[in-house]
Amino acid sequence: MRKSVVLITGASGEIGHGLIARLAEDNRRAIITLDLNPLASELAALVRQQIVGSILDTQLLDRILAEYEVDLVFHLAALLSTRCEFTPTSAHRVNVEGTMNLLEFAQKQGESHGRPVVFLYPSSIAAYGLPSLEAKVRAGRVKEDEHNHPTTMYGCNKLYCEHLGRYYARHYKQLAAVPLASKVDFRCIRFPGLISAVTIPSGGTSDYAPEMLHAAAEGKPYACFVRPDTRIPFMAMPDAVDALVQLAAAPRDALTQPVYNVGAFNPSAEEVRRIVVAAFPRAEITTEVDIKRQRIVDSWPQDVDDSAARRDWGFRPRYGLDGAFHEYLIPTISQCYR
Ligand code: AKB
Repeated sequence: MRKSVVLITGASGEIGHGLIARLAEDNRRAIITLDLNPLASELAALVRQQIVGSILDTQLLDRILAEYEVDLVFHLAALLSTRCEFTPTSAHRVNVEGTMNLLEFAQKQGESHGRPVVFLYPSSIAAYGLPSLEAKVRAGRVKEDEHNHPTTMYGCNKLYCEHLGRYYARHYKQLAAVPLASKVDFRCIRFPGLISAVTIPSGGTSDYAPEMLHAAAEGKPYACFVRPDTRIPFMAMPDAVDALVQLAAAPRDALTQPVYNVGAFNPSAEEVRRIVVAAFPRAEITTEVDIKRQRIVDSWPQDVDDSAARRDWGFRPRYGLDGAFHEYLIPTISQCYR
């Protein structure tokens, strides 16, 4: 008999960190992880098996298929937006081909054990592309199907994989004699920029907010690479983890769309700076605009309409701007850099 488990790819990244701890608390299913990098020892202790390897290694995925019965996949592995602009072909390989491998893996799992595999896919506000600052202001809170013209490789990868997920869930091999769709129960969240107190992002373009905070807590100077008036949505990491777990548990019938926006707060870079400086008065935060990265952030919406997530699966973030900083980020981060 194969062992029943949940699979997390990219598990040693920022979201994986919180997700492993959260799923282990629930203690409902054993966890296996797949990542190029080994897990931190405190996380490794919480999982049944950590597999150090690549989502591009289809033989490895076949071995996992032979050994484990997977009902739930959190496919977190990805290269982020800034990194993807330097290596678009690697970005495509990891973000698109890697996702395709995992969708195929989930399809085969579903075919072999006969139940749909719930497939959680974190997409991003990078799936949007606003052509100008005026258009960004005019657009306000964007809905899932608006302004889907991403300007980054990462955004294109995410948007396309949202469609691939929808294809696997609803139309997979639609000309086959025997129906094969519905084996993958694809559920996607478009996340805003995420801010964690315990990990620092790398390779993203929304990184200026978490970098500002972590540098200040560590007593290091920081030059913010976007203008003070730059505004995009953000969310505290515990709310992102909760959202994934909540959407995974939602009844299938309640879900009216494959892709959901989620939002929490949308401060300008200057508002983030002020909160950080008030908490760490010795912080040295300056501005050195990187015009090219600025252009990317300017193409992302200033806010998202997440009413579908609130209606269909009860999404409600715990932390607004004040709560995120004063109840979670600042108290936790102060412990980390003591
Ligand atoms: C990035 O900056 O690439 C990510 C994202 C917004 O998806 N944090």
